[in-house]
Amino acid sequence: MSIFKRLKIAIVNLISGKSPVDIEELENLLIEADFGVSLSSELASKLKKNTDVKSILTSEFNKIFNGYIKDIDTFGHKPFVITLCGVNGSGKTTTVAKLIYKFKSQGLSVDVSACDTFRVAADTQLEKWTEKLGCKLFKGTNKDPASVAYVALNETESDVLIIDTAGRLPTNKNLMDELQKIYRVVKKIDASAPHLNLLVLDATTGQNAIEQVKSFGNVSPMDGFILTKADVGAKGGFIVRIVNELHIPVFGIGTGEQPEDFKMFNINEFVENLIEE
Ligand SMILES: Nc1nc2c(ncn2[C@@H]2O[C@H](COP(=O)(O)OP(=O)(O)OP(=O)(O)O)[C@@H](O)[C@H]2O)c(=O)[nH]1
Ligand SMILES: [Mg+2]
Repeated sequence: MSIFKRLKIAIVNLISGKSPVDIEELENLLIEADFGVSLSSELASKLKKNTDVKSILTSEFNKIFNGYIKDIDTFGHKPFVITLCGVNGSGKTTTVAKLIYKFKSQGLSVDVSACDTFRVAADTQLEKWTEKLGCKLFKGTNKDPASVAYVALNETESDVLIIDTAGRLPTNKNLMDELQKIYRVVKKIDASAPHLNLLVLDATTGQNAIEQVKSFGNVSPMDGFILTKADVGAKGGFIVRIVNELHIPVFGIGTGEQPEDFKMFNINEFVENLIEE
């Protein structure tokens, strides 16, 4: 049985008073669901004193997320430059499609820079989305990714430029240096860019997410993160932990593989998901 399923059962039991709930067990389940040790013990001790679990969790999360749930806005910059980074397969390219869709539905024009230049499949994947959603793609198979970003930012006439990067592990120094170069080159053209540097995190990642935020943040400060695969992610407690410990905002969650499957993080829904039977 999944951690979340067990967590739900424990919480439902606590709410209904059906069976005595072991608070220590609840705390362990929260830890296993990636809420982190200190937050789990804090939440469990609050839950011990009060049986209205839903309102306790909602009010605790409201405190933690206060000011840290953000919508993506271009704040009047043109071009508004967004960089997406993250580990392999976290959902960056799919998120590009979601952001194009979002901006286009606000009447903004969007260009994309394909900075995953070493995999032919990466270009094909982005091409599919940019053609479908009607925007220009700057690409350069086998070229230095930073040079593709440079040309894209120099030439774009659109309201928004989204820079998709290749998946990489923070432990790979060469690939992290390559990412650093993309930021450096972008800054040469516009010192204020990227205006939004986002880490794309897979909901099934678990505790490692904290390390990812720190490591990618060392290359260029993270303005926030996007959680993908919230529709399949069994875990997700780490979102609370990231915001609580690292104080960076969540700029949206991916709920499927299509461009429209993107929305703002919602505390009530998150709590509902935790406690529903
Ligand atoms: N169910 C679901 N699947 C998703 C979501 N986001 C991405 N995916 C799927 O996850 C897989 C990887 O997504 P990509 O967007 O290619 O990930 P990436 O980070 O660009 O991958 P690399 O460029 O290889 O590092 C694809 O099969 C996507 O369709 C989501 O929110 N929900
Ligand atoms: Mg990709």
